[in-house]
Amino acid sequence: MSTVATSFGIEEALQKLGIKEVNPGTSTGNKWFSGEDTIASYSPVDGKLIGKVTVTTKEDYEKVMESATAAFKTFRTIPAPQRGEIVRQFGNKLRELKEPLGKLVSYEMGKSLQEGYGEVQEMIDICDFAVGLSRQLNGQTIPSERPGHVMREQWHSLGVVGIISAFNFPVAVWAWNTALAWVCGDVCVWKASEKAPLCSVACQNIIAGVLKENNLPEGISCIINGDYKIGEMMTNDTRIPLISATGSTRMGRIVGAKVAERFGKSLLELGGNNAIIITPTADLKVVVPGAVFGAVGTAGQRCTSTRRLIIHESVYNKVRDAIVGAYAQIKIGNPLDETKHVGPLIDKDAVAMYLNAIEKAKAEGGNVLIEGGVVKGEGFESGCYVKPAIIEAKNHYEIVQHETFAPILYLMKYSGEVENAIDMQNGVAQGLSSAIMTNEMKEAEKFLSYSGSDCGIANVNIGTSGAEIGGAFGGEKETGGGRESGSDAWKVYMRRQTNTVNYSDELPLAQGIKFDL
Ligand code: UN1
Repeated sequence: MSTVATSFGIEEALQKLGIKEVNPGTSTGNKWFSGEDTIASYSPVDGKLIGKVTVTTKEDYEKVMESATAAFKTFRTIPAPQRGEIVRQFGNKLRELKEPLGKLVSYEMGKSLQEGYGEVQEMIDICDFAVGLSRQLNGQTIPSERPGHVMREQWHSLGVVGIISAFNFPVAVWAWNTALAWVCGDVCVWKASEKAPLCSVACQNIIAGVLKENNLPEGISCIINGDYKIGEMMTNDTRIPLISATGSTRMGRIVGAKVAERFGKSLLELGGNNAIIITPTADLKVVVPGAVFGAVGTAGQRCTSTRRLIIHESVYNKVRDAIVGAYAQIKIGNPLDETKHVGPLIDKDAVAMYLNAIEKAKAEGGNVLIEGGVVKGEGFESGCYVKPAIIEAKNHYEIVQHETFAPILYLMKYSGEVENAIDMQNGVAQGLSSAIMTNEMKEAEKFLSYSGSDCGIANVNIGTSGAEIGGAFGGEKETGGGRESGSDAWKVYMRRQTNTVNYSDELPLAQGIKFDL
């Protein structure tokens, strides 16, 4: 164990979460399967090996799928509020384990400890949400056009839900999916990111205990581990009616096409290119923390991270100086140290992409206001720490149109009316999150109207990241169109059925059709 791990209590956290040096990466609940190949999980915090996870073999994948399909048949017969009770117990276990799990998230993924805890809090919150939902999976009755007939719409459990998650929210995104899927009567197979596999082992240990205490069968919660080939087994598998995938647009394009080819459903939550519009009446007290947290929080590795500031020319210099000034206060360092704001990027590949993006922005004519670069020296040996950069750029630059998962913020000007800023905000291929800072009611309403932001999330006087679980989360265009978490996102985890019942003694046909025999 490294000094960092020892001094920040990681060792103890790993022990509480049941993480060993080598962990089986395949599980159907309380049964675990080991393959020969392993994925080594190195911490971007200090570059040290945290532990290994075995890769799922084809044979073990089959065992998982057999177990999951069998479990579904039992699980769907359990009344939804009782399934909610399982989720309630899971949420309580997460409350008990918030500290160690938050620490593991921070150490394995590199986000600040506060954000690690915040991520576990999102899991707890979605459990609470799902428990309430377990008594509200309501259908509806619909008036029939025929006498003596009634129409209904009801929601049935769907089956095995395949979850593919990204490294940046290594536990919360799984929980958004599973908590809802379980109350809906589905069972889940989760392929975690190979960049944060230990988080999947920890979560599986937690839920496995709850399932055992409730005498539930194997297969309700399964994990598999490995690279994209393991994901492909799921996307091609007709036994999985729904694939929920979070990650890059590149990945989503492949997954979406494969799943559609076999008429499966997919829920895609892909890249964002999120902007904040800063209008003349914007309050700097709100703008600065909103923009800075949005851009540098999670080291710019949220799909909701703020990538672009679209600032009215009349306030441009003032806003620019305030943001640049705030960047001078940012402390980069070990994310487990609560005085630090920005931790490392996930790995050296991410560092290379960050450096490359800065070079591209410069080559396209960008004016660097805060020079980025790799942080070197004591405490930064992992080579994954980078400085948040600010570049004045134009919206049409190829690199600005592209999502770079790193703390690079592009500043650009708009002139005239808010519509011009909205056009710029919408002028990218992605459509996840967006925000406007204004005290003008008309500007705010225009931004939220049908001709306003084209994103799945549109905020007024808050930043682009940090959405609450109660709303549907996801976005349009290349973000993939999926919605998960709150509102009525649960419907994607169920199948809709329309029923018409005739309680008359006649058989009138719909549309007034006569068919006399
Ligand atoms: C993600 O980056 O994939 O809104 C999810 C947010 C978080 C979730 C981000 N609640 O920033």
